[in-house]
Amino acid sequence: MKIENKIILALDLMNLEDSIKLCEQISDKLNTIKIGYPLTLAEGLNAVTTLKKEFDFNIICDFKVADIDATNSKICDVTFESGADAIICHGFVGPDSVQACLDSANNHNKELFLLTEMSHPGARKFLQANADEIARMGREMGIKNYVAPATRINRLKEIREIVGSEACIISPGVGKQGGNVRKILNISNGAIIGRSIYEAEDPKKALNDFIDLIY
Ligand code: NUP
Repeated sequence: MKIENKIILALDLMNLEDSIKLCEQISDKLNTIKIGYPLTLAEGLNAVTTLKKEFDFNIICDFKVADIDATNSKICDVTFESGADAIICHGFVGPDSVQACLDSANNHNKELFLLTEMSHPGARKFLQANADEIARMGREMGIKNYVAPATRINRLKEIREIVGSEACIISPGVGKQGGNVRKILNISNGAIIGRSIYEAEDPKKALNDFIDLIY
């Protein structure tokens, strides 16, 4: 997946109309957006289908898939069939659950991102202790794409070492959560940015300011 300007917009607005308006403002600078539960639960998977059709972005569905294998397959299948180009799954559920997501992605000729350590403070409590193992599992399974935190640069480096230089890592936690876009892009292939753009008075300017920091 080629991420234009190395920025992925986290489109966590609560309705499709506002989402389309925002996408119209930024579509000349970005080609990749991430859609999660906020917009999809508010508007349905139709939000994915509509945005794909209107803008032809790369769409990453952030559904943090974390169920048994049979259910994961269904979640991934319906997501890819709606027009998503990629889906994010959790790793803590283990290899059978993750394999089901990978199989679905491969069957649809789409991409899977494996979430390792999360970016928020609470991730230290349970997830951090197992994040390296999750990354190692992903590598052993042949997974090429990962999500790792922009908020902990040392952890990001450690995860990069495990998954290897060829892997694609995208990182949430820039801006509102405190991560520095410039620093993380020495390690990550893309920065996921939400509120710092869509809550800004002028989202286009906010995005351009991030791009100026990168280049
Ligand atoms: O570890 C993670 N942290 C995180 O913030 C994994 C995620 N998928 N996210 C998502 O990234 C979060 O749900 C939101 O959609 C986005 C970050 O948004 P913001 O903090 O820039 O507003």
